[in-house]
Amino acid sequence: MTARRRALIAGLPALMAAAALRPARAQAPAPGGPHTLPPLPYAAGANEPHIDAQTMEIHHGRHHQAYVTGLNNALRDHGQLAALPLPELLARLDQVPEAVRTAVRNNGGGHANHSMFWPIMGGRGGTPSGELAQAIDRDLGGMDKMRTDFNAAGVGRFGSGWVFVTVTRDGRLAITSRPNQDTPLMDGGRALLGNDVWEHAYYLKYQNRRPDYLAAWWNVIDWDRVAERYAAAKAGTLGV
Ligand code: MN3
Repeated sequence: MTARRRALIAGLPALMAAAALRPARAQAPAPGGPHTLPPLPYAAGANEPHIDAQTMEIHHGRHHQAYVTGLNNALRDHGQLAALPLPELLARLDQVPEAVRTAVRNNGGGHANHSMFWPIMGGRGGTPSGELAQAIDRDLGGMDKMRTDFNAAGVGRFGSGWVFVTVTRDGRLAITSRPNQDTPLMDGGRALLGNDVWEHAYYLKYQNRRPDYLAAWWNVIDWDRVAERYAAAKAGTLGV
């Protein structure tokens, strides 16, 4: 056994204890492994006409499932890491053995991002209210500017990746994007919401027209779910 691996194993009980001491999450639970595919919280056609049912079925049932399977496979021989809740695992990628670190990053990130993604859709768009609306006005210049800047970040992400609105524990918002399946969780942060700009998210309906997909996506946001995520972030209970 290498010194690095001994150090990793020695440090794990503290990580596990810290995870166990956290209060039960009010929503967006993040149980440890083995990781499982969360069901779509609505029918595959619920986001029509903006996102077609076939894209939803393939995206959820095949792409997301592949990340879950890949993550469990990567963690198969690393039982203590496999038991960590996903946010804790992704915030400590530097402690994951190098042999499986890239697989955990890509598949764990993919599992986290998509687990956030499905529940914030299935809505009717529109605008949020209350505290969340005030935070958008204060930190992102209002709804119109938020959408414009968010869509620009999504268009500007070369290749595959995600665009996010991040939220801090004190409720501050910011727009950012990440390549591949990277997530703000990897920096110990949290995503309030995010959109997937991999071609698999939109190609069947929009082909190469990523800007059209980004613009249409706001029509399916469920702002009640996003407001729940905002409250959970401020309470320190937001999982993925
Ligand atoms: Mn995807």
